[in-house]
Amino acid sequence: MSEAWKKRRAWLSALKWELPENLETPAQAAAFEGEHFLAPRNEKPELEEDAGLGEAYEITSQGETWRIRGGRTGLLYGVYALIRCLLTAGKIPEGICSPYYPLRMLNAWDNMSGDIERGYAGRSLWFEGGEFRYEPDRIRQLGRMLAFAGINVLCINNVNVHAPAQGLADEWLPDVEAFARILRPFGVRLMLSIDFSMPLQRGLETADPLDPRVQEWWRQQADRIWETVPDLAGFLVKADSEHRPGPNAYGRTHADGANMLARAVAPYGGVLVWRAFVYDCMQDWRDTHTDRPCAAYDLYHPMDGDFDENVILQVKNGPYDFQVREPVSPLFFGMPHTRLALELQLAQEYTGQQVDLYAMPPMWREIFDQIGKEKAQAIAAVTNLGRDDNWTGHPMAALNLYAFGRYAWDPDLEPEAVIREWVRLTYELKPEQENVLERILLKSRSVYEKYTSPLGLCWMVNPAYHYGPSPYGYEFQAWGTYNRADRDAVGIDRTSAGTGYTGQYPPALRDLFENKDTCPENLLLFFHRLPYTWRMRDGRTLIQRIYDDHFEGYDEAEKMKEELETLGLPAVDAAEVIERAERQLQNAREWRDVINTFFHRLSGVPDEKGRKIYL
Ligand code: GCV
Repeated sequence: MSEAWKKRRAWLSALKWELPENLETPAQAAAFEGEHFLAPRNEKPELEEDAGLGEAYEITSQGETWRIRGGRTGLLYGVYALIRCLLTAGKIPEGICSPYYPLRMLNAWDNMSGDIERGYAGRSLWFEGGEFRYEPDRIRQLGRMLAFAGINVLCINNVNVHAPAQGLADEWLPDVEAFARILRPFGVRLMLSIDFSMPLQRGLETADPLDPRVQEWWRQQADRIWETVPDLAGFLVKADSEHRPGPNAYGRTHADGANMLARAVAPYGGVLVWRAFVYDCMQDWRDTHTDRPCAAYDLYHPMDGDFDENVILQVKNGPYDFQVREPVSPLFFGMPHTRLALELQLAQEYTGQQVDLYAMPPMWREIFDQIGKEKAQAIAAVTNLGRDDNWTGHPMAALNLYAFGRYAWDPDLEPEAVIREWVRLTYELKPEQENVLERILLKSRSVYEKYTSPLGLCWMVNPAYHYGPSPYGYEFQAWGTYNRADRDAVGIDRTSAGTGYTGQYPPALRDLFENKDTCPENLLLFFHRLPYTWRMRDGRTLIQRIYDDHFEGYDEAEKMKEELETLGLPAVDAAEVIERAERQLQNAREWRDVINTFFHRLSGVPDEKGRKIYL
C-alpha cells in the first residue's frame, strides 16, 4: 500500500514523528507525544494520572514547567490540548476540562468489500476483499487524529450490514480485537453495527425480540463478544428502515427491539444505539397526506420513556436526510425521557461529495443554537474518511472531521475559532493568507446553498448518486422527497392547514415556522407552498430570488476558486484543492443553469435582469 499518506497529515502537520508499535495505554501515548513535542522546546510537561478524572484534564504551569493532571485518557487529551494551544496561539484552558458529550462517535459506513457507502475519499481504511486489511501505522495515525480532535468511539461497519459483516459479532472477533488494540492507546473504543435478523441467519426460526430463544441468543453473542473485546462500546442498529429488518416484522415496537438488545449488552456496560431514521420509503408520490419529515416523531414520540437506560436513540440533525438546509428534527424536543444522540454527516453525500468545498461548523452552530446542546446526551457523525492519501478526498474536508471532534467536546465553540485552529494546525500561513482561507471556509456552505436547492426545498439532486442537479429526479419516486413545483407555485404546506408537521415543534418554533411572515426565509419553501410572485422580505419576488441566488452562488464559487488559486497553499495540497475548485465551478454552473431553467420553464417568468437562462 502507498506510504504517501505520511506526508498528508490532515491537522497533525506538526506531529511529524512516527508512533511506535508498542504503545498500550493512553498514558504511554501522552508521555510519548509530550516527550517529542514539548521536550525539544524545553517545555517537557509533568504528567500526573488521576484515575478519578476519566477523560478530564487540567493544565497548570509552574515557571517553565507544564503540569498536566488527567484521568486515564484525560492525560492524553490534556497533552493534545496543550500542543493545540501552543501551535495555534490559543488560550490554555483554565481549571478542569471535560468533554460535553461522553459518547463522541464516528460512524463508518464501510463495507467489508472495501467499498464505502457514500464514501468520497477512496476505499475503506480497514476492510478489503471481505476481510480486515489495513496498514497498522496508518490506523495508529488515525487513532492519534481522532484523539487529538476528541473523538472516542469508532463504529467500524456500515449500518446497512451486508454479508460478510453479519459475522462481525461472531467469526471476525479476533480481528476486531486486533484492530481495537491499535486504537486503545488513543482512547478510541470500537462499536459494531449489527443486523437485527442475525438470529435467523444463524439457524433460529425467528428474530422476534420477545421470544426467549432470541433473547438468549443475543445474550450469548454479547458474552462471547465482550469476552474477546472487553471495552467494546456497544452495538449500533438500523432497523425497519430502508428495507432493513426490524421488530415490526413480528408486530413488536422499536422499544421492544432496542430493549432486548440493550439487556444483552448491559452487563458489560455496553450501549445500544438505535437509529431513528425510519420513514415510509415506498410512498406513492400522489399521496399528499403522508409527509416524510413527520415520520420519526410520529413513531418515536409515543414511545418516549419506554427505552432502557442504556439505549440511545440516534437522530439525524434534520427530519429528512442531511440536506443542505433543513430545520432541526422535532424529536430533539419530543423525547425528554429518552437518551438521544445527535447524528451529523461529515461525508458530503448531498453537499458536494468532497469535491465542492463545504465547511460545516457554521451549520452546526445553527443546529446547536436551535436544539440546545443539552437536548442530546451523545453525538455521532458519519465519517468522511477513506484510503486517499489526504484521508478525506478534498484536503479541506478534513476540517469537518476535526471540527466534529471539537464540537463534540465543546458545543459552544464558535465556527471562526474552530476553523482558525484547523487552518493553523494544518498549514503554516501568513496572517493575511489565514484570513483569506478562513473567510473562504466560513462562506463555503452559503455559496453551495445558493447554487443548489433554493430556500429549504431539498432533494433536487440526481437520484441514487446525489451529486449534481435534477429538480424532478426524486419527484415521482417512492422516497417521500417532493418539491411539488408546478407552473404557479412551489413547496409543501407543512403548517396546521397542510401536513401538520409544524405541530411537532414546541410552541415558539411551531409559531415561527407556521407563519409565512416569520418563517426564516432560508426555510420558506420547506414549510410553505408559495406562488412565484410571493414577495420576499426585501421586496423581490420568490422567482427572482431563486434566479438571483443561483447566479450569485456561481459567481461566488468562481471568486472562491480564484482566491484559492492565488492563496499560496503548500504544494502538498495546492494542486488537489485547485483541481477540485475547478470541478466545483463546473458543478455550480450546471446547478445554476438546470435549476433556473427548470423554474423559468415552469413559471414562464423572465429574469428581471435579463440574464441568459439556458442549459
Ligand atoms: C447508510 C440515506 C443514504 C443511505 C444511508 C441512509 C442511512 O438514505 O442515502 O446511503 O444508508 O441514509 O442513513 O441509513
